Amino acid sequence: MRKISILLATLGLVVTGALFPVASAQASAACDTAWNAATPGRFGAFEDIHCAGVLGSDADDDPNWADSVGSFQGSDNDKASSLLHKGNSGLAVRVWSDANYRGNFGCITKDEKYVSDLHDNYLTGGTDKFRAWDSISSHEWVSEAYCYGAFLS
Ligand SMILES: [Ca+2]
Ligand SMILES: [Ca+2]
Ligand SMILES: [Ca+2]
Repeated sequence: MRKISILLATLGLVVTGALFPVASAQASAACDTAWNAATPGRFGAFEDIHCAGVLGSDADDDPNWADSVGSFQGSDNDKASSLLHKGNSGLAVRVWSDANYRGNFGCITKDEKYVSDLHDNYLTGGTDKFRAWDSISSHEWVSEAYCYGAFLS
């Protein structure tokens, strides 16, 4: 009888695990695939949700997604609807609603790996909050302390 109880308990754990798969990180099979394929050390942004429609990727900072230099240019501005983080350094990527690291900000951490739908998020860093989708205009790598609790998920 005791053996059966243990067996049932084990089965219970398996079922529970299947019902609640990594609820914290908005699991997305498409973003998992994109993350696995991404070059290590890079941050990436996508025009659509679920890591579809690559806008660009960057191992460095880009202070202006609307200009004609760097990894993000011109029409990339105010387009991102999902993000990917495959950094190695442990730094977070802080994204801003305006160019030159101004406006409102939010961060994606290394542990988060990706944000599959920015429509669920706001850039809460700064004096107010601003929508996270179709608004990003600059990004930079910073230690998590400089995110001041404004984390995207
Ligand atoms: Ca740029
Ligand atoms: Ca978009
Ligand atoms: Ca913007």
